[in-house]
Amino acid sequence: MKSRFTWIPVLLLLFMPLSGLVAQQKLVVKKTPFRHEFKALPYAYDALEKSIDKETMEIHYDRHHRAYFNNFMKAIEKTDLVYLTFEELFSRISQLPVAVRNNGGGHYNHQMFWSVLSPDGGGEPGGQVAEAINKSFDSFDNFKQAFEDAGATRFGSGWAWLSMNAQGELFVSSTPNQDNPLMDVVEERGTPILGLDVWEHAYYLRYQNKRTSYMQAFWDIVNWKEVERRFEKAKKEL
Ligand code: MN3
Repeated sequence: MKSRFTWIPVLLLLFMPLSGLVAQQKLVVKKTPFRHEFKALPYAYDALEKSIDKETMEIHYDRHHRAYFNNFMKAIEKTDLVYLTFEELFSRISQLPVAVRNNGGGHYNHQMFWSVLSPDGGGEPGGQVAEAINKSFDSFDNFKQAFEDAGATRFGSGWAWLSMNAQGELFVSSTPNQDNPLMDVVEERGTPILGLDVWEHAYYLRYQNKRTSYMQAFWDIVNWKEVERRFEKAKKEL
């Protein structure tokens, strides 16, 4: 004789996938996609002319950076990656598609690069950044040399960085392609507070093969106020 209890496993089987679906929907409803933006340049294309020419700025921002942004959005759309911040994405980048690494890195790196440049830039940093630089490099000149060396010895395309490590100390490094110090693939991880693009597209029109001349001219447009702001933010988030 058939017991009515034989229906219980059948009912369970029917309900389990349904309850899973409900849980998943709730998870999605709770989260808000991270808002990635292609921000306007904070100055005119010709504003940095003393160090970077107008045409380079136009091509670099409006074609190279825009392409990274568009391809990054394409790479994450329709995936759960849209919910992650840059920090969350980069901390597990070794497990993600290479298009996310290249284009997500490309977007983040250029956005940070534009922000640390200014027509009113140059000179020397002040406040806590100056102290931290002196602590790690003994002097501002030694830091500049270490940073230029990092950029000059990067074979092919990449970036030079000044970053804060987990102990709150500053260090200089360089990464290939569009990698950055937030990624779990780099040797020394940290939060970048200053970055310099040393891809040829960043300097070739004016400086041709003279990467060192471009790096030296970079110091005249560094927005130390923004670097200080990034330093303080990184320190708070340690
Ligand atoms: Mn670039």
